[in-house]
Amino acid sequence: MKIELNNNKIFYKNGSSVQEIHPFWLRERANGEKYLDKKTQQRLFDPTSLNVEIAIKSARINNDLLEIDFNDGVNSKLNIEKIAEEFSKEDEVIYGIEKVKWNSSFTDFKKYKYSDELFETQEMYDLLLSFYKYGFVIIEDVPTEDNFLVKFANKVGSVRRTNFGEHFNVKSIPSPNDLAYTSLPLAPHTDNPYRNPVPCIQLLHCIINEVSGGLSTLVDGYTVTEDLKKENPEFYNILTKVKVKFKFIDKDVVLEHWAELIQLDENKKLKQVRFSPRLDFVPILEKSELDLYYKARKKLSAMYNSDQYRIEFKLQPKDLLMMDNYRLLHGRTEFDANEGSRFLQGCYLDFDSTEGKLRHLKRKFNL
Ligand SMILES: O=C(O)CCC(=O)C(=O)O
Ligand SMILES: [Fe+2]
Repeated sequence: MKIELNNNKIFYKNGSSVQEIHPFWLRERANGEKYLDKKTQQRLFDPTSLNVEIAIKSARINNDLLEIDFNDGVNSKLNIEKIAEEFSKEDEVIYGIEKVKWNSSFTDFKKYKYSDELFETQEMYDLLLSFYKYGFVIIEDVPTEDNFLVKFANKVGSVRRTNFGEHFNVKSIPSPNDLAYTSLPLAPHTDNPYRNPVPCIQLLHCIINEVSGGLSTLVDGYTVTEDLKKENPEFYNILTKVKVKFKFIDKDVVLEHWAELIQLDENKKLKQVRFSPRLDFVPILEKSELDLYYKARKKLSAMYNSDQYRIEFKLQPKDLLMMDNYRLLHGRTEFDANEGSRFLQGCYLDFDSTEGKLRHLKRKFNL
């Protein structure tokens, strides 16, 4: 990447492509102390109040700085490398991390160890990278007293509170408002598809686990939906188009949200999976369309539930599982509550927490 000057116009050259940089784009980035607050990196002026016809009076390059005098009297010295960083139209820090697809053969994943210092270390950066690659991470030895889970979440970012509270207790109870609070098996599902927005990340912290069953299960929704796209594009397509209603009710609230089982982004890449077949209601479509939809959902469900994709492991007390609720499905096998206690605590985070922490650690360690 190179910056070139020609007749008070500024060009960037990248390989064989040469493009003029709009003068206003440069003027908006004026960084003298009158224009930019050094600490917050926030503008001290409102660029929408400037004349859009702004022009460059003169410009020169001094080593790694591009110095510009604009025709409104403003002088600015811009770091050329910083300009280059802005050429990407996507968030490269997060989208640059390549997702690794996995299936049931993925058993040798790395586990991380908790320490009070963890959150500000390069190990934490590595942990977050691993989370973005695989969609989950396990941290061992996380203290269990006084709902430590919430403190943990708030050290990563800010806990996402819901109507279940800041955190929820997953144990078998007499009159539950959700099947999670029984000893029944839970088939692979994503949490809370009836919320808008859906909580991005789920944390499950094992406090007590005395039963022989109750294994935790995970499925990579990314692997499954990519396989479905290859094997049965018609099924895949309808599941990316039909919006279904997800619903949760209890005595205080009625939560509803309409969305696709496989939601794509504007580039047709996977944005989010939702799967919770006890809570979804498809609208009345043409009979032939519903015919296809039901076959497609059945196939997707069979894939999510097949041994080919699922990993199973037992969470030990103090283990904390952090998983991407937009990518992974989770569940558990049945357990016998007469064998002893099984007690997990859960809470949610949103992606701004993990993204913010990851960028901060990248900056801190110059990575
Ligand atoms: O009991 C478990 O291991 C998982 C429960 C669950 O799915 C949840 O709390 O969201
Ligand atoms: Fe769940």
